Amino acid sequence: MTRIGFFATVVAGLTLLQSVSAHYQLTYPESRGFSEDNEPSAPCGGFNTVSSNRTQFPLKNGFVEINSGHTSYSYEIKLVTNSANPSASDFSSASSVAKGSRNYPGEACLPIDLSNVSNASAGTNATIQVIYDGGDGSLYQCVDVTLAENPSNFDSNTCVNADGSDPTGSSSVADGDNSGASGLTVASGVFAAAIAAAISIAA
Ligand SMILES: *[C@@H]1O[C@H](CO)[C@@H](O)[C@H](O)[C@H]1NC(C)=O
Ligand SMILES: *[C@@H]1O[C@H](CO)[C@@H](O)[C@H](O)[C@H]1NC(C)=O
Ligand SMILES: *[C@@H]1O[C@H](CO)[C@@H](O)[C@H](O)[C@H]1NC(C)=O
Ligand SMILES: *[C@@H]1O[C@H](CO)[C@@H](O)[C@H](O)[C@H]1NC(C)=O
Ligand SMILES: [Cu+2]
Repeated sequence: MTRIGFFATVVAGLTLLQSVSAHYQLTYPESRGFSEDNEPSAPCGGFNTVSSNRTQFPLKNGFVEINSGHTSYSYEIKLVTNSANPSASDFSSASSVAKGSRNYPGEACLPIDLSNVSNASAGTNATIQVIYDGGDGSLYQCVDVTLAENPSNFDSNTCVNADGSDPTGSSSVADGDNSGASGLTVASGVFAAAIAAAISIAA
């Protein structure tokens, strides 16, 4: 391998490491906002003002889609229904509507079924709080919604799991611990092998 090839490999590796440090992003529905540095700030990752335009969110078979930088994490999802612009204490006293954990990085569909949640009915304004822990502390994202029976503009096609598991097969609270080889683990292995090869050639 040439010296340039070696450095290209190192740069590719550093890019990969950086993506691993990226915590997680809520990719659907649109969150209040994302700032990696502020994501540890409760209740909404540094975004304390309610969105002026809310997403229509289904009472049944809802979900949020996230993109996880951590390979393994747990999560909890809370719903605040009793405030137009909820405060930190509204979030801390809100009830949990979904919980689970995953053992693969990348896209994950976290199901939320509000069918039996008190105060959740069509036309209710609410805020969904996603609390995620990938091992470096709790990380927060929020989505402001209006609950609806069956909103036509809610895009169910965005519900996918990077490990290929069927998102509709997982239930809301006892959500699956999925195991198996992850893409990132494989990529890290390839990267380690490439670095090892580059070093042995350069030496
Ligand atoms: C709200 O409106 C702004 C401005 O049109 C847009 O950029 C943003 O994506 C919208 N947010 C949601 C949650 O629809
Ligand atoms: C829900 O929120 C929207 C936009 O934030 C607002 O216009 C509407 O009046 C609210 N509805 C209720 C029932 O409070
Ligand atoms: C339901 O709404 C009432 C009235 O706003 C509020 O006092 C109560 O705390 C809410 N319950 C839940 C579980 O959010
Ligand atoms: C809601 O309650 C009904 C009746 O108790 C039950 O059959 C159903 O499974 C519950 N749905 C969820 C999502 O918990
Ligand atoms: Cu992190």
